[in-house]
Amino acid sequence: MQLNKDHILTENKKVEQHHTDQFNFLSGQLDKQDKDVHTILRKLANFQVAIPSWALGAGGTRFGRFGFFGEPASLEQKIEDVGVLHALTKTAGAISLHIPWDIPQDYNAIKELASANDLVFDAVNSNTFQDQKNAKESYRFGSLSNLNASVREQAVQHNIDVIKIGEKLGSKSLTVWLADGANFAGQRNFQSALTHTENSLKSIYSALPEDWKMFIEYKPYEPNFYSTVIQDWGTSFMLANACGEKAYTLVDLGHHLPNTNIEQIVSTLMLKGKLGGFHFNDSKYGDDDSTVGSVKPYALFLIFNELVYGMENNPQNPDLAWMIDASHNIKDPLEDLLQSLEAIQEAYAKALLVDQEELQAAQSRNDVTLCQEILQNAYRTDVRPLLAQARALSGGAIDPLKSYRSLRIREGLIKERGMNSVATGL
Ligand code: PSV
Ligand code: MN
Repeated sequence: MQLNKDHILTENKKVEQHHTDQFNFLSGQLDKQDKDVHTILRKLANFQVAIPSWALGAGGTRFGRFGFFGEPASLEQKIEDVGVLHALTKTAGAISLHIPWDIPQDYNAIKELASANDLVFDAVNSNTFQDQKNAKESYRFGSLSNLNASVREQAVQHNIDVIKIGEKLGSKSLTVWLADGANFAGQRNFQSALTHTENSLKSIYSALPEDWKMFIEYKPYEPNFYSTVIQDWGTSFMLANACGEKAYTLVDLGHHLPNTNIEQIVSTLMLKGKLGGFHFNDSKYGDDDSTVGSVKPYALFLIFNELVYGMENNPQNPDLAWMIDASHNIKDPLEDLLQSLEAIQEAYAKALLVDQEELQAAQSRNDVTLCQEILQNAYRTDVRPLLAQARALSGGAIDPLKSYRSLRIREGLIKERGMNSVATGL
């Protein structure tokens, strides 16, 4: 299904007057505060977030999976779903594929379909957390960290194959999320697991094309519940440094123990030029995969404040690869992703409103109260009219979720794909 631009414009007409009133009021207020509304609108329009191919169907837990209707049953349909998100929001201009779940059959056709939907291919993701049919070796006791050299070689080769697939699609980065670890104390020697992992990552790194990056994701627990080999940002940072300048740490918001100061991690990594990618989601407890901004929106804003600071002050850090990494147990995945995209843009816009000079001046006077006020003033601004304006100027929907419902997109997908289509993947 490809969205007709005229349908979006017709939807916009219905809310145009209300939106214009809201936008004019807000931009008038911001003008008085000397904020450059045009620059903010341009930055919002340029901010593109990749959608992972695995977020378009219903997720599940190890207790079960409740499918959603009209799920994309092929890579082509996944691309079309991201196309719908992008047409509405003009913010989801990339798709991130997981191999082997999404191996293209016809590369040219897939590339043409992506470009017809105005999409590019973001990082490709390897999978050594599941055994593949007919594979010689099993990852039961780890992949890149495995004690058995032949398992490690298979896992390294898989990552190299993923790079080759990504090259054919125009991707420029590989994300390695390693599930390796131990379920029981004493099961594994920490040092040997880390050493093998480092060496395996170096082998993958040596196959990386010149203009590619490798992102090393960390996670403190799950699927292993005693230890994870790459458990935290420090371990990832160390491994990225050991690999070389094209290797970076990837921060996934859900991969921290409760109350971890993620904004500080972001800041440190950007200062060192080693933050490569970012996965958005939200959680109450751990890697819950909840809608971005639905539980801790202020924490998200504080993180964005550091990201904005880093983007403006740390030229040593490359442009970041942004991606939503969530799955949905009961909601319509596309609606959930629309909500997440809105929350990301909202946090970004609010962070852009922070007066960095004023903050620095308040910090230098140790005026703690004012420092807090500066952040909270920005946070309390209702920036949604800015988001809507940025979208409308790019041909997107003023209100993406409302348009999604009123254009009856899910109903259309069900008609096309049937009630029981199941997304490929987990
Ligand atoms: C598992 O936690 C995970 O969500 C990681 O964050 C990866 O990015 C993703 O799966 C896909 O491998
Ligand atoms: Mn992730």
